[in-house]
Amino acid sequence: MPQRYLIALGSNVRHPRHGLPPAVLRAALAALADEGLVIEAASPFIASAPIGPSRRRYANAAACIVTPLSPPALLALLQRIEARFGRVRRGARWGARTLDLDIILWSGGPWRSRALTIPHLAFRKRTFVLGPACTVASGWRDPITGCTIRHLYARLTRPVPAPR
Ligand code: A4P
Ligand code: MG
Repeated sequence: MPQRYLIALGSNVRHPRHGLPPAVLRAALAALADEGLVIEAASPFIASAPIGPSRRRYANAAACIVTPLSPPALLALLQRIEARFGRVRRGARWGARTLDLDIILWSGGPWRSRALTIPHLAFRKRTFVLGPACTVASGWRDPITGCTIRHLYARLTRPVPAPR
């Protein structure tokens, strides 16, 4: 049965052939399409300041894709594509990477296994995920909080009212 997925893309290292991070994301979307995934919508690419130890700026984007693959099968495919783009897992979390592909939501609700948690555990706190996601999936509801992507993004970016 076809499923819909919200995928987050990130890159902060240039690729020897594709070039700078935005070009890496463009090539990654092409690679997803080559693998037979239907890309329903892809967000504009944004530049974002790094969260974590890496000092290079990221290019980030989000895409809605449709595929019959199960979550573990899609994760395996995304990891194959990351590896093909030269991502080296050195054991360091949040290090610089040529390409990072995360599953944020899927149409099947919550999923939890040893290797995979959907919704992605950190996405509600990340403007670099929610901003692009707003442009492709603003009405999609997080099955845990019941909030839409638009609402989660507004909650994160709304100025905090001054105390009276
Ligand atoms: N995993 C579990 N759930 C998921 C999921 N929903 N989607 C597991 C993808 N993977 C999931 O991820 C480690 C393991 O998480 C995977 O093997 C998979 O089984 P990883 O991508 O290999 O490792 P990582 O990326 O170094 O760690 P982590 O915690 O995934 O980091 P994030 O959350 O991907 O954050 N700043 C900006 N501005 N923009 C960014 O894109 N990205 C990161 C990385 C840090 N700072 C950033 C950005
Ligand atoms: Mg990741």
